[in-house]
Amino acid sequence: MSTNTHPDPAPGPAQSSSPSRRTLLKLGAASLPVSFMGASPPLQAKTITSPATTPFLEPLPIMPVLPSRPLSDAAFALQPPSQNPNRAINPATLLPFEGRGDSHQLREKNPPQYFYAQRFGAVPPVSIHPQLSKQVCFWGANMGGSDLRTDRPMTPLPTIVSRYKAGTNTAILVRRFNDLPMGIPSGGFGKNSISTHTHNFHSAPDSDGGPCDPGLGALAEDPRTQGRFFFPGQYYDYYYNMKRAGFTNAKTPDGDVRESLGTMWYHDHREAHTAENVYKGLAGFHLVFNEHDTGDETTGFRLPSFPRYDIPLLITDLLIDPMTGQATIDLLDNDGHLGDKYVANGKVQPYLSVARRRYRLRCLNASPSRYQALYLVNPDNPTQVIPFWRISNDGNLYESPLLITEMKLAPSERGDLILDFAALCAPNGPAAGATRLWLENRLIQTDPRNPSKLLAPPGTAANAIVELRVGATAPDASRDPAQISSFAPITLAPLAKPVVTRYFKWGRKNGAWVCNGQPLDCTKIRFTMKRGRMERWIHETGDGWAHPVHNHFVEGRIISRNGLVIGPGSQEYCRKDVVALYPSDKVEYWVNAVDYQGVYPMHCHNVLHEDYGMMLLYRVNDTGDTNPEP
Ligand SMILES: [Cu+2]
Repeated sequence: MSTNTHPDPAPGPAQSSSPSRRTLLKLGAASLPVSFMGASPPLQAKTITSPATTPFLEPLPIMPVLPSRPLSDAAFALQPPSQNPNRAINPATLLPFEGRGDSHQLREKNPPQYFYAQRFGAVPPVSIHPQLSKQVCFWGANMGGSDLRTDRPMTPLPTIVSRYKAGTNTAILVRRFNDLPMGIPSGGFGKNSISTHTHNFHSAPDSDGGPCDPGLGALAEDPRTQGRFFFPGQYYDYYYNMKRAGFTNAKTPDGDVRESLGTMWYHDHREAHTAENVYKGLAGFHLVFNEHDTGDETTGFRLPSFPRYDIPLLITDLLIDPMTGQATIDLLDNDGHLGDKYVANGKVQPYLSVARRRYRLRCLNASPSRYQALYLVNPDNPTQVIPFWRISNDGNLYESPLLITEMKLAPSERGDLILDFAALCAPNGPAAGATRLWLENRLIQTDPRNPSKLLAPPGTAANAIVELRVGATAPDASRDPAQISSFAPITLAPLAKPVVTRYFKWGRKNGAWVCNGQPLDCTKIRFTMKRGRMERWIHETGDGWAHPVHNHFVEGRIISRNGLVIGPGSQEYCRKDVVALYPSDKVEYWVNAVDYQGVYPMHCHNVLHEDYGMMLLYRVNDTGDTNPEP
């Protein structure tokens, strides 16, 4: 393995021994040679190559949907969920039962109706490809059962499905137990105190799964005082009210339908250790349906039915150490991490058998540092240019479907596609004659700091993420995206004029990644948004690196990119929770926060950059400030 296994200088109770890069960063040691830190030098991950594998040997796994449970279930019976955190001391661990430090904000308006549990633990040795060793380094979560031997942790994590329903309380609560192993983590990477972020759900800070909170003694990694992480032996109740943003407006108690979210994902967000924990497997989908995007192709917008024809696709890239056969990551390389094996839903380059009809494919770039330019390619005739429909960007539907030939996804970005295999492969279709199609990332990237501007030729097997094998015709009640002229009432709201302008320069200083010259400080709130007041944020970065900037809690709108107005027809003309900055980009983004108050992070989603300081905390309240360069 290529990671530093030097024990934590001052391990707290219930800590794993993975190095605390928070400490290294504080000491300014991130840029020191490894030998100065008493560890054996890591392998040069950039110079190793994973063992060769034959693509498309196994089917694409589909993650199971997490079941809800009655409150009489063993997960809840002895410690019923409560609005205030359960900080009573568990005599078995001498720690508070619950890791949460904050009361669930506004829970009294919509008490939780559906209860879910999941237990995080080590994934039993698992095959990701028949020609590779079984992987022993992964962590995951189970389906909520109390016995990990019969209900085993898996990665990707089970899919969570919840619903908005106007006039009805559909609030949910997810109790997450930490049953992760103690001691030196498998493979030498992974931090076993965790925080689970539901990527851009409209959550209060108590359930956002943020990396740290200045009000909670975040600098002490002590489970007796820490209120954002949960440690082995603890649980954490995450509450999601299933109301769209705007629900505190008396006129819209269900929120604003235009704020409907769809394709979300949840992943670990442990401060200074997010990269290793997500690489270790702590990521999965959280899908939200509503009265219009129903999950049933006979109702509402009539998008392909979930789960049979609506496929979540979690795409990442792994590097396999040929000496050990295990996934490896060099955590001391703060440029980022590039794998050379595409992994879709936990398998290296699988295939998916599809019928000749429409499918919804929810693509998520869950890679640490790799950017994507996704194409649909007929490997048996790669000169064919194959258009396909894109209906969403991040968690948000477009105003209407867009016909595209390339979808760019930076780390953490999402895009839902509608692929009509009957039309594509018809005798007069753009992929006429195709019996298989590849979803291919053609973007060339050899530097973990940023992708090149070059595309690989279509039909390169190593760049295929999944092979779609087109079979027989099947009934299809879904609607042709060409016939969908609008996703109204889910539309873009008129933009209020921004009152505050702030500048964010994402760059590098003294070996750390910084915003406006400063790395993350968990004791410092860098600016305050006033609820209900539109802000203009100018994101900039230098040449030589790219940063997908993600702010928690609220989506904004990209107004312009390098001076060019983003308008109808652009794949970025949408609400967004990630602003992908490519080298030397300057992007104007407008954003407005409503409902909850408290502290949230904004950070780069190249997770190595994030772990090495490229994050800041901001507050939302009713006062706000106008600090132009926080
Ligand atoms: Cu970055």
